[in-house]
Order: sequence, then C-alpha cells, then structure tokens
Amino acid sequence: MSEKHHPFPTLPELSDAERIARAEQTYEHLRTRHSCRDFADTPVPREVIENAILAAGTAPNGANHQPWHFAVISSPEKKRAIREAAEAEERKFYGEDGDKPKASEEWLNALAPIGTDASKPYLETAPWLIACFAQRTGGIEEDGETQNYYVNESVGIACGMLITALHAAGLATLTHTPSPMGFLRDLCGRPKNEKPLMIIVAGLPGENATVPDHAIRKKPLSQIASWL
Ligand code: IYR
Repeated sequence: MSEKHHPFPTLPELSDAERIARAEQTYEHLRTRHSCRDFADTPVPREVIENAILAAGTAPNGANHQPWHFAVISSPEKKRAIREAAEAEERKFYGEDGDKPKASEEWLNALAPIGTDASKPYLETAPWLIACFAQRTGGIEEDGETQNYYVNESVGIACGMLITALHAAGLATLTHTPSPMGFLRDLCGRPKNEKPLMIIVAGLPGENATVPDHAIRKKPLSQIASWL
C-alpha cells in the first residue's frame, strides 16, 4: 500500500504571456553562465554555499534515495592538497610529465580552443571547492548497503541545479573533472561506496578571467530540439 500523499504544492497562477516572459528571463539569466578558470580570492559567505547545496538536494532522483554527498572545502591546506593531487593527474593527462599524454590527440585538439593545461591555481584561489560524490549504495538512511538507482543521472541533475543556484547567487563556477579522481575520496574522508564525480569550484571571477570565443558559440534551437 502506498504511503500518505500530500496535495501538490501550489504553483504560481500565470497567464501564457507571463509564462513566456519567465521562461525567457530564465534563459537570459542562464546564458550568462560560463565556466570560469580565473578566480578572485574574495571570500563568499558559507550561507550562500549552504543554500545552493540545499537547492541541489531537491533534485529529482532515483527512489528519493538522494544518492549524493557534497564535501565542501575551504581550508587553505585542503585546497592545496587537492590542487597538488589534481595537477599531478592533469600532468599525466596533458603529457606534461614527459610521458605520452593519457589524453588522445583528438581530445587534446578538442581542448585547444579552451586553452587548458595542467596548471590549476584556481583550486587554491577560489574560496570554495565542492567535491560532489555519487553514492552507489546506501538508500535514504545511508546504511551503505541498500541499492541506489539512477545514481549518475540523479547526481548529474543535482550538480546542474547546484551550478544554477550558485550562478543565481552571483557566483562564477567551474566544473572540474580531473581523471582519475580517486584521490578526492581519500582527501575528503569519504567511504568506498561513493564515487567522486566532479569538483565544482565557486567564487568571484578574477580580474583576468576570460571566456573563450569557442564557448560562446551555442547550438541553435533548431539543432538541439525537434518537435514531433
Ligand atoms: N580535466 C582536464 C581536461 C578537460 C577536459 C574537458 I572534456 C574539458 O571540457 C576541460 C578540461 C582539465 O581540467 O584541464
């Protein structure tokens, strides 16, 4: 038998014109989001991050097991440890350690317009790093055993909502995905059933922050949507 249900929350009563305007406003707001790779060291209140994570925690997810954990890093020592471990992986990825790059030539060519390399100073400069973990097991009680479902989908949606909430609070972000990322689990003291998915770097953009021309080109609606 199904458990108690509550009435669906009241949504705002809007005219079609108001709905269209709101959807447009959301698009106009979100199209100003770009990944940032140069951060100021300006502090940002913890409450901003707390509320953004609470917003992420409302994401739709498998069986409401909420299979995510956000480890929030702000101490200079931890940030330095994460930067050092991430840069060590990135040097192998880009071949800056003297060996053959782990990334294929095709991959490195795809990254060339963005101009990234193994150097990640922003992992120390930005006030907040949010390490996002996906819980393969645990259920809502986090017992470590109960099966979780649609884990990557759930945590991916939650991370998107986290980035959206941080952007709405006027912060710049970077989705950083060093690979492999096993070091994050150890540095954040997370259990084995959790898989590190990404680090979301958050703060204010540095004075020299830029957006590559490559990133501004978005596919048109006619390409990203079809109407059947
Ligand atoms: N993790 C690396 C490489 C990288 C990969 C992709 I796909 C990007 O869109 C950007 C970077 C780095 O952070 O440099």
